[in-house]
Amino acid sequence: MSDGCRGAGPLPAVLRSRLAIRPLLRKLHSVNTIDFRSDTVTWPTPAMREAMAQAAVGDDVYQEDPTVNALEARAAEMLGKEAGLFVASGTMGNLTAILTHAGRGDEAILGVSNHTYCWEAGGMATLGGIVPHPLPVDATGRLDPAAVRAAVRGDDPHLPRSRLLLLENSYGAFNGYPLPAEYFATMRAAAAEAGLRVHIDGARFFNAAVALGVDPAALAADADSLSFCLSKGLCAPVGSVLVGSHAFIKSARRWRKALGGGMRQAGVLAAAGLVALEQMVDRLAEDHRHARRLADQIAAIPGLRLHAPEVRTNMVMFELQPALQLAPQSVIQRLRDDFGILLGDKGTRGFRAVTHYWIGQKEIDQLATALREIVLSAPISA
Ligand code: TLP
Repeated sequence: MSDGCRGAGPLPAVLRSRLAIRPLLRKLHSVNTIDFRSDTVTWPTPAMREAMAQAAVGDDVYQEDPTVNALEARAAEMLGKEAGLFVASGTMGNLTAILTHAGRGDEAILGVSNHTYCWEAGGMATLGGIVPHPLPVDATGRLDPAAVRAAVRGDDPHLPRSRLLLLENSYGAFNGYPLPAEYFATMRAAAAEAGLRVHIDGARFFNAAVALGVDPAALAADADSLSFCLSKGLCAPVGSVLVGSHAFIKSARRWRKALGGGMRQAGVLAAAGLVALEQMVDRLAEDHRHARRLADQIAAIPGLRLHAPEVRTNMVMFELQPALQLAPQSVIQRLRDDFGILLGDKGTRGFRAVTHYWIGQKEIDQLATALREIVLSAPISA
């Protein structure tokens, strides 16, 4: 964060954990920018800061941190799995899972725009010797089960061994689309025929469950493992949790250590994660409402086009119409310099706006107004 929280000291009781006091908190913490780049920019809530200060801790490499143990158990319970493992980030959760499921010379089948393929520094190949096998996805992020079956390698010494199917929910590259349980059942069946393990990158898994109105455990039922982030819409400052069977997590714990992720008094972080799971899951619906409000306003601005009209979670992707003589970077720059709003780019002419706890209706309307002003003042080519 360029303009993040500056540690304003203990908060008065009246300021704790009430949605209505967010604008005041923004002021107290000298937060002047409105940051739509990602939900990763969220600061911890007052309740999280308090829980962190009070957290009971121990050495987590010895599995003696009671707060980490409580977080792992709670996460596993919510997702209907036997055990959990607290990791530093979504990337570490996915990589730990991939290294646990597959080995050198194995292959992971995945969507060509999956985060694990595009945005995780090629960790599975560079650190694990695991070959990614990307397949096309449809406009919601779904793989074709027939294509998955066809991609599975035969038993031939020329070929890598197909071992793993990597899925994602919500699907980040397409508006954070929430994929339903039926899709995962279909994928599970295709994977099972070929003896593939299934891992879900659930960085925003709770966004998907809330948008679909389903029990997270039911949505996760067809995965062998799943990693979800505490540090995105759930607002915790750091961390993800990987869940799976007891045997899987035992082995993953060793991989986490090898990756340098064995933390010590990590309970101070896990405490915020527990607050995230208890207080912030249902609230995600508010971010989804805000994203839809923003999408409706963007759709009404001549010169802008939504990537997909269906906005179901907390992301809105949109682009400049080709006739508009305006460079996306200049839009981003004007938003920042003239309006104090940060927005992410997406592709060559596109943008991504992500809603989160620190973005309210007022900030949504501010972005829409600023975009309208910038776009309407740009020349249009004949
Ligand atoms: N995504 C970030 C950036 O890396 C793009 C973002 O701002 O959206 N899976 C998915 C689907 C993700 O979107 C992300 C983060 C991760 C995994 C990785 O999580 P972290 O950043 O905690 O390593």
